[in-house]
Amino acid sequence: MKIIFATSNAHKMDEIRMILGDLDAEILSMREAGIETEIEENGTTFAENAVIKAQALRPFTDAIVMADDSGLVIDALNGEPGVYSARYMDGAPYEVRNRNLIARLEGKQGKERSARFVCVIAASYPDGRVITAEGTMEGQIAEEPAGENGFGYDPILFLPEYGKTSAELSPEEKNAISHRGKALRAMRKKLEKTDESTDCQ
Ligand code: ITT
Repeated sequence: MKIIFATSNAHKMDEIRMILGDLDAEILSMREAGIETEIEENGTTFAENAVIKAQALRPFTDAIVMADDSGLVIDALNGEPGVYSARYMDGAPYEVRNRNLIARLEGKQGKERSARFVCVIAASYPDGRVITAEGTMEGQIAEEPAGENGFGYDPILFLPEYGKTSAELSPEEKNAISHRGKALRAMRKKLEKTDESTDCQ
């Protein structure tokens, strides 16, 4: 089985490879597959954008195409930055974005700082079928950024159960509990089921 991921985000790709490490499949980024195309992410939900990205590579390959659309959802900010996480503050450095989000929550405490990472994985099959799977990682926006691991908003998502931010987890720890880990493992189960039903036909 060959799976091409419609992503240009190298951090996501590293995590995806680790999470799906023991899947019996060749996993390639679109760049590794030699596919170059601009994808316009104009959906309003994670699921819509994940499907848009997966379908965008359909004309270029007969492999299964997968895409990851993800982001940080902060309840007190009506879900911001949400589907605009990658584009928030016009792509300013993450230190600046993370400080800005902390400042916007000034005066809020404990559960008023609730937030989560959300990830939807879409898979597009050559026969036109498209399936999606979702995962979330619940936490609270930290009072201060902390940790050097991971990427993006990891230093400001504090995980009360672990007493650490997502950036203070090792890659293995993060993948075991993350939105991306959960979504990819759910997708994997769906893939296995789809394979079985295809075999029966
Ligand atoms: P592709 O569309 O090419 O996959 P992207 O980075 O533009 O890459 P998204 O549109 O899905 O991807 O935006 C995801 C953003 O959400 C990402 O750039 C980070 O800012 C944030 N994000 C998602 N998962 C994260 C994680 O595990 N840790 C920290 N930030 C994350």
